[in-house]
Amino acid sequence: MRSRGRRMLAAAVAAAGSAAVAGAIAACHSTTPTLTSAVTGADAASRVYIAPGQKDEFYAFMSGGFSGQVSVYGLPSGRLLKVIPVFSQDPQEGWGYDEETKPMLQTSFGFVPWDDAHHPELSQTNGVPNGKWLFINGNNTPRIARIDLSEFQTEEILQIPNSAGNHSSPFTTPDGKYVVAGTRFSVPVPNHDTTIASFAQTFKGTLTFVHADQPGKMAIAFQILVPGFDYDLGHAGKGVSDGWFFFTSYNTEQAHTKLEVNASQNDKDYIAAIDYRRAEACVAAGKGRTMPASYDHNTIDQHSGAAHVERLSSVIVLDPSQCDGLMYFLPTPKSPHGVDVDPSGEYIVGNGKLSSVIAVHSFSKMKQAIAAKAFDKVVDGIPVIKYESVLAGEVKSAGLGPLHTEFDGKGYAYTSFFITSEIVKWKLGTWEVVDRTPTYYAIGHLMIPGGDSRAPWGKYVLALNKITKDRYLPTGPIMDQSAQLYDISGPKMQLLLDFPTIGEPHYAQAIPATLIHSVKFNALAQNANPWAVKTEADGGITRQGKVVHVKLAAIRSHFSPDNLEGITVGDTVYFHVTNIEQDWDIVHGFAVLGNTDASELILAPGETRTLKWIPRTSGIFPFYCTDFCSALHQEMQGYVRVSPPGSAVALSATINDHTLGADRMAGMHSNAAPGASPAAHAAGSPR
Ligand code: K7E
Ligand code: CUA
Repeated sequence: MRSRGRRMLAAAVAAAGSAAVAGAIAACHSTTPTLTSAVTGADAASRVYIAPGQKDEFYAFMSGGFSGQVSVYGLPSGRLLKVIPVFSQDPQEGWGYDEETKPMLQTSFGFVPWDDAHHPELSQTNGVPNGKWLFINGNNTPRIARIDLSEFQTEEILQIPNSAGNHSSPFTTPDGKYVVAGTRFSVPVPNHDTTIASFAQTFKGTLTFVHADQPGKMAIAFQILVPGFDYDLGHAGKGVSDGWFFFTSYNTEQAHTKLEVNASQNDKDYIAAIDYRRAEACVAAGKGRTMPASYDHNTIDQHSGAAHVERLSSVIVLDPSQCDGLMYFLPTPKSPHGVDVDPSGEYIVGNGKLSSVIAVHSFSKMKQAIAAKAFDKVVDGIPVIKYESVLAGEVKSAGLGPLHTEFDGKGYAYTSFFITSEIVKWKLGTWEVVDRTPTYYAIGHLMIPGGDSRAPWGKYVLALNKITKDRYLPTGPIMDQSAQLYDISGPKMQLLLDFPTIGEPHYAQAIPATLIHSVKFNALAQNANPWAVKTEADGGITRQGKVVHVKLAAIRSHFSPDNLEGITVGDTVYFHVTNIEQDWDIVHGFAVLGNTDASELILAPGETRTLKWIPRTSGIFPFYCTDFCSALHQEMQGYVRVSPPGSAVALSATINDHTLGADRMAGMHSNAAPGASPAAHAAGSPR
């Protein structure tokens, strides 16, 4: 499938900087006309090299796929800047282990500390990413998360009911009003026990519109009940098509077994076109019905840092047959995967993964076809527009297995081809292929900064590849996935850089670094965690029956208090640790011997986190700081004395060499009303 020459060339480019290699490429280049996209190693290196202390031009946010997280890379350097925990517990930050963040992973199924995250989506203003938030879908247990980009922290997760696989999500509308969620796997709605063979009769899909323009207030506006197909991807209209949303579907055959064959029968499947303003009008006119549903909305309080679960119980469902003009099907060859809308909003690109052409639909022709009722048939109350009546053009002989398309804002589209493992550049309007370049290997999504927006920044295309094989030093049978950066500023794509990724970054989005406004620390004065301490003297220990609360201050290079006595076997201990530093990137950690209930705590400056600890034997247990915070970090430690059950050892804590007895401790309590403790917040969590 790929020439040996290409492989050698790519390996050589990866080894950028060697004069011998550059010479070899130059020689190779002159004799191999298909290698016009090559740049010499030294040239490629200079274009991705960010000198020590200098910063990248773009932040790229990549989904972790089966890692459940988001990773942040600098472009063009490909340097990993951070991993943001989202759907999966993360021992590095204690995410989903500490009492404050555990509730974020609650769902109506219980505690689900993992997911499969595919599509990072930057919040937009007027169809252009604004750098405020990043949304990402959880595919396995349908959820949408919102990450705040001032703190690079997940702050909100909304579960999606009546969905059994949240793949076509969380694409945004240009005004930021909604993000969407479409079912990949149709199921009975409401879900109930029935025979799988009744798929065609009883299984349904839902397309969900979620209010997403206010932090902490994601809420389902309505769900559209659609035929039981697999809804794969989506994109909002923009410009001329503003107010519409497009979703691909496959398995219009409604197969329920051996889909690789049985769902590949139809010559064309559908892109669903939704007039969501029409949906709003129908809901306002009372044409939706309220259906019982059980799902969770989890939010982190900005000031306390503690998460809270709200269980919701209903959703508004709209049936297209009850709302004229809500929805149309555009026939699209064949099992389309991505659906991508060009910057003008006129062209809707269907990436039919089993098709030999890329079908591009025209929004203006779609409107005319609707007006002229140029329909083939009606499926479950949804008109199917004639293919010829909506088609703008077909990109022919481009490659095999088109998956996704992005745009450079200069009139060109870039499509990823999985089977032929390449990126193909073609011209909007004439549909002619103007360039192609191999990817190593088997590209899935591709990404241009702003490439699905109204105003792409262009400059680069990033290939997100599925198979890595021989690109790096071998690491056993499993290699991490790999990204490849191409310069697209000239007429030909030029491969600049390979770099490995974390998990499987299905999709990524990038934004100029100047649009991200990252905070340096949390103001301690604003810390409203009920167990926060503001000074070292606020630390202490208190008992409520079998529960012992310890309030600790962490500051270079000690804990206050540092010695604790009077705890007995049978107690449950909550260590509430506050990092009282007010300085950028001065982080402390907290871990205690024999802890089985959590990982550790990692504390940003000004932040409080709580670790639950159940001592199982009596003895002396050290605790210590896990983040090398100062020259005396190794001295940042303390001891807990655990006595046998019924012991008469008094509760005490040592602060600044003074051991404070029970009289001082009796006054110590949470700063909040009863029931507001993190432990109470976490009620219902599995531990
Ligand atoms: Cu193409 Cu989940 Cu967007 Cu993977 S998806 S590639
Ligand atoms: Cu604090 Cu190390």
